[in-house]
Amino acid sequence: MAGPNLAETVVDYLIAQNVRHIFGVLAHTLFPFGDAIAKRPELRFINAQHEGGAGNMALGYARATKQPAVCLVSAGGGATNIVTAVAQAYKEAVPLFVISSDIGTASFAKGHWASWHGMEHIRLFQPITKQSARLGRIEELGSVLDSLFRQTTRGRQGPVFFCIPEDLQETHLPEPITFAPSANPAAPAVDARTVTAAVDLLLGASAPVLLAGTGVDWAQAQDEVKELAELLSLPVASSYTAKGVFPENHPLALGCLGNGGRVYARPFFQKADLVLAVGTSFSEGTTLGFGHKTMPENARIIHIDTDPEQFGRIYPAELAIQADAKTALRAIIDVVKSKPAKAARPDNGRAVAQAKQEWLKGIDETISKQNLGYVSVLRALNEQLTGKEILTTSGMTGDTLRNIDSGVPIIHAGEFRAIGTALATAYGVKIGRPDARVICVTGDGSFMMEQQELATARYHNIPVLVLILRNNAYGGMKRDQEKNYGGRVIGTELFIPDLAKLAELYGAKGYSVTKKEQLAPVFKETLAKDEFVIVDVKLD
Ligand SMILES: Cc1ncc(C[n+]2csc(CCOP(=O)(O)OP(=O)(O)O)c2C)c(N)n1
Ligand SMILES: [Mg+2]
Repeated sequence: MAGPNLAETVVDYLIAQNVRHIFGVLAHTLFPFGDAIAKRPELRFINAQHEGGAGNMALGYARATKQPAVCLVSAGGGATNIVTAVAQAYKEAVPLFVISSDIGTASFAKGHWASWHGMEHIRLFQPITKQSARLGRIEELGSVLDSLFRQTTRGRQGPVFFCIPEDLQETHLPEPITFAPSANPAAPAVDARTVTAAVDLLLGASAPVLLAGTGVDWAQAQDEVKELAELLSLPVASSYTAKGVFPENHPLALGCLGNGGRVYARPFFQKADLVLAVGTSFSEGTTLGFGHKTMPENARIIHIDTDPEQFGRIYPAELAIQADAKTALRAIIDVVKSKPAKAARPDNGRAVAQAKQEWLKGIDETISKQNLGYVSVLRALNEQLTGKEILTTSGMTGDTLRNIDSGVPIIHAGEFRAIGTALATAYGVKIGRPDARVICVTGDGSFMMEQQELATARYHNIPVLVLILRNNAYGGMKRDQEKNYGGRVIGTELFIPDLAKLAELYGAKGYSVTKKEQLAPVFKETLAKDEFVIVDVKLD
């Protein structure tokens, strides 16, 4: 038959939606998809060594490009291997479109588990996706595909799962499908009275502060946050997940609030009488347990979010604005600017600078006592950064990045906190943003969970800088075992091979760092060139 088959139709559809990369692992049950992709030179298939790696690449790619990322996995083990990444996408509201094969339709009647690879895919993915669907008949494709793909970015973003039986993939459609262009609706304007109310609250407050979450990044509202902060001299903190969304070398920047934050952020929040919270969910980490350790007890809150489910979930909002961060902030800025007498604000920049200096003094003292501790390594890296590099990280290593002044958002597992993710995430970021120097900062335990993905960087030529903080352990966990369990340690000590040698085997440049004096020259050298590099730092 001359017309396209189902897999070709899906691939054409994805290309029409601007998809240029698909992350996955191939299998016989996906061959029609593989072949459809092979025929389209504008599409690049990035095969990972493990579906978890494909999922993490997709997460990084979506965060870096602000587009839904597409994954292709096979029925059974292929699908179960991507579950962690999909769960993370659901929790962290990242748009992923996951296509999986399923057993052939002729086997449906024998039950989900009867055939090779057979399992209940939909029941597994339902709780961790916005929608999960299996294609029953080819005639349903036209109504299902577009609606599923758009689910990823409608309302609260997130993953969807589309399961396609292997025999249907190469079935030819009775006639080609034309998908009606169903553009995402434009962000609605914010009601003028709501904007006025927000401005009145902001100008009437004596000590307002701004808390920026990942919603600012997704809406690309960084300029608006900066403009409003500067207009009103607002100290700005970010959530842990959004670290760097407000450039951390800005005079009004407090870094992250709460977990992974700097000690001086909290006092600014504690004495605030108004919090302008933009695109944040007031997570356990940011609030240090949902109480009033970081969030001030009696302050009013203006909460801007696209997702109305977020309003009042953790703290009651004086004013809730359901809107895209960029649209809402722009409207607020315009009204603030039109006020003849903008409230005269004390220059908070000076107070922030002073608090930061105090904090840095303490860090200097710590560094003077260390050879290679987290702080001295990350401070040395910080000194070489231009503010444009994009960092990825995972697990508790993310908390130690408080010593980095990031100029752009750091990309990591957020409040899902999965380890074994930073390396593949870095690849996704690099593929989405080839202009950026991408640096993966990972613990050795986290790295060992995904080290097979070094092959992916080599095969697909993805030049990233991998900085591994080695302590031959799940260090934070080992420390806490020793402290709380009479010095008994179990399951937290690791064998880690020579990573500079491992780097060479994968065609990367390998560096071993054992002395503080090596840090600056090694970082200078490895940041200068866009190469695939592994730096193995042996911590004290
Ligand atoms: C997928 C996953 N498994 C287990 C954990 C629990 N966990 C949190 S931190 C950690 C160890 C991290 O070790 P490493 O990356 O070496 O960092 P270090 O603490 O040594 O700095 C583990 C196992 C997790 N967060 N994610
Ligand atoms: Mg470790």
